Amino acid sequence: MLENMTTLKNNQPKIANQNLIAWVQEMAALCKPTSVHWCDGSETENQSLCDLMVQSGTFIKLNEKKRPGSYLARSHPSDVARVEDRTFICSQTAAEAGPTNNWADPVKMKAELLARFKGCMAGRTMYVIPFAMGPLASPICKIGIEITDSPYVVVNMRIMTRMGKSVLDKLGTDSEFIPCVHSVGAPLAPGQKDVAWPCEPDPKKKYIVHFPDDPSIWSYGSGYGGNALLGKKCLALRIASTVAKREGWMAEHMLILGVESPSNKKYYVAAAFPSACGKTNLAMMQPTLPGWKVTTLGDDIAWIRVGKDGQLWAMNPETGFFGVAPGTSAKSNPHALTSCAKNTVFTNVVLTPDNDIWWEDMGVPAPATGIDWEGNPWTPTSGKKGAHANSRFTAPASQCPVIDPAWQSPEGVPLSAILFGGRRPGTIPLVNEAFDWEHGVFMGSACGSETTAAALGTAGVLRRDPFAMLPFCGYNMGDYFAHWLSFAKKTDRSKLPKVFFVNWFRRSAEGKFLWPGYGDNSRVLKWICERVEGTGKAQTTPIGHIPTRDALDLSGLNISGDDLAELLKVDLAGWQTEIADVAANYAKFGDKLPPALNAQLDSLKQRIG
Ligand code: SAT
Ligand code: MN
Repeated sequence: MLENMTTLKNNQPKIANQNLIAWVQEMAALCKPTSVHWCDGSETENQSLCDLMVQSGTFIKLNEKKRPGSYLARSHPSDVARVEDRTFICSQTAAEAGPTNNWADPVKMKAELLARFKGCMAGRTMYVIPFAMGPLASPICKIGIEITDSPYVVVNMRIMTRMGKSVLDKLGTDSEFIPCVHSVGAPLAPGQKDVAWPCEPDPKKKYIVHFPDDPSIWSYGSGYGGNALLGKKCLALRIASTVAKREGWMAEHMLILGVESPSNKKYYVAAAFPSACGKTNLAMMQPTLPGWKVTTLGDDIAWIRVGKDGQLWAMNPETGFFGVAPGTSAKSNPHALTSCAKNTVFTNVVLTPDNDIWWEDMGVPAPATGIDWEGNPWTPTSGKKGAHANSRFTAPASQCPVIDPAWQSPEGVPLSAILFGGRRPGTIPLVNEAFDWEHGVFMGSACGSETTAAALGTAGVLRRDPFAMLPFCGYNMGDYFAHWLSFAKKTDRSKLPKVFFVNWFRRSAEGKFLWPGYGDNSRVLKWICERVEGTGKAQTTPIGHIPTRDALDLSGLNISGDDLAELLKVDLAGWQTEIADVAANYAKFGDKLPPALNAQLDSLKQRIG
């Protein structure tokens, strides 16, 4: 493999930023790579890295006619999702990281990391990736430099971020950057043959570490998704949340969409759901309601700040989608399928005999035979899934057929509504509007969801996931709640978006989903827009404003009166359990819990009786 690297060797461009040069030299001295490659983000560079990975076995080139410019990668079976128990926040004190994060002493952790990183890139190329989160002209754009020994990371970062020469130019002589160090943790001895997916298989030797005070990020041992594409969860959420707190804005685990009514009125909505709960599907939804249009601005992360007009403006710092593959179909998300029709990296899905890809619930027949995500022969009757539950596509946002014209606007878009949600089989109604901002913040803080395959661990158990930020908030979540509350003072309340809690996943006693979801969620979006306009009909209940039975546009939908009643029901017994569970979660935060949220919980208790 190294023989093929000659064209890439030590190609340092003219760099004006001395801090950057010094840091890269320091990292090269520590990690001891064979060569250093500065990424320019060009098409030529991308192609040579893809070719290199085809030769090394990391990539399989897919059928150029069916899936132009696309590749399949299969990870090591131990390296398939985020590793939350190996994710650390190394603030000065444990109190700053708070009860929901793994804290580690920054000095001790740095020493531990230096030992791990010493010589860790032996036999490999060290890639230097200049990247920006947010449009380069945005007032809150952040520049990172990721150093990695994984060409897979380079190719994915090129899809997910603005990457290469333009970023170096913006950095100039003395702009700041966030150093992000990544290694798969698999040095090669002289003559040692490489494997298709190098990583550190021992979970205890993986590290995803954040130093919010530097700020800097160090990631070791994993090549997968949020563990390795450091612009995403590490920078744009964990580190950005701490920067945002300081600078007075918010970094959130939210999709951003535009919704346009038949009378051409446009609204922008941001929505927070935990990983693998349908953010990508909602962001690209094809409304079943005639005349309504949804456009996509982002499917995972929103950076939100108070605009000059006092409204909250949201911007997507990414440029691609790292979407969950299984379940993505013409029914659930046709626009995601189009987005990944070309120039896409697929990870851990099935390879078909004609060199295309397939996954469970793709809505097309399974191939009679194929190769599963572990590289083994597979048939639909193998008795196991062919694609991993957390298999992914990395696709350019620009390929989304309903990408919003403003998706790269440096200012972002003004929000009319914020939604919170999760997977909840019971208790939580289809949609519920907060009484005011504080009640909305309470709703966000009380989010819970069944766990999914996006993180290693058991899927399907209810966990509290405030604001869908449990794995992503880089500081004490009690302070984070206070930060959210503070927006009522940062601007005129009437300019703040309305807040809603939604739940597409409520089930009947027999376990069947009560709501069809997907494109039919446009019916809920329509009611939300009507509430923004002040026209939507609602009943005031102890938990919030819920649509009256006739308020939702159900035209053309076959739903029984009983199911609708169940979807909009306030289940008092269920809410008592819910309140007790939220109270238990609140107790973790001790005196960091803002009194306003305790007050919200108390009044809810009283209203429920
Ligand atoms: O963190 S990942 O980017 O791997 C996916 C997710 O959990 O949302
Ligand atoms: Mn996510």
